[in-house]
Amino acid sequence: MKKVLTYGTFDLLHFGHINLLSRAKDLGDHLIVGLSTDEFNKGKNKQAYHSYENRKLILESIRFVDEVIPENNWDQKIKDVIKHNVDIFVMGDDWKGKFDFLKDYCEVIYLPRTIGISTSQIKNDLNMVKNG
Ligand code: C2G
Repeated sequence: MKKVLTYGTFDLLHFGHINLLSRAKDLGDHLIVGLSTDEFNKGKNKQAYHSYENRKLILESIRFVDEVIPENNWDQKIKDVIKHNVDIFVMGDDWKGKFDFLKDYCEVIYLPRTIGISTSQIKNDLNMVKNG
C-alpha cells in the first residue's frame, strides 16, 4: 500500500484544496492529512474560521482523505513519515523546496497550486460584500 502525506490548515475548504487532495490521493492508495491545530495556526499567523475539530470532520468526509492526524509543530514531519511508513510527501508548490529535507525519508512532490482561489481571498471578498 503506497502511503501519501500532506499538511495544511484547510480552512474554508475550497476547490484549490480539493484539487490538491485529489492529486495527492492519485499518487498512492492511502492519503494522510496532517491538519494544523488551532494552536499551531497561531504560530503560522493564521486564524482559522473553523475549529480544528470541525476542519477535521470536514476533511474526514472527503473521499480522497483516508486519515487525519494533528499538525502541532513544524518539526514533526520526519517522525510522521517514519511512524506512518509514508512513501510520498506532497505539498502545493508555494512550498517548493521548503521540505526537501524529507527526500532522505520519502519521495517529495510539489504540485502546482490552483490559481484564482485562496482562503484569504474568500475572507477578503466576503468582507467586501459585508462592507458594501
Ligand atoms: N493549495 C493549492 N491551491 C490553492 C490553495 C491551497 O494547491 N489555491 C494547497 C497548498 O499549497 C497546500 C494545501 O492546499 O499544499 C493546504 O493549503 P493551506 O491550508 O493554506 O496550508 P498551509 O497554510 O500552506 O499549511 O506544514 C505545512 C503547513 O501546515 C501548510
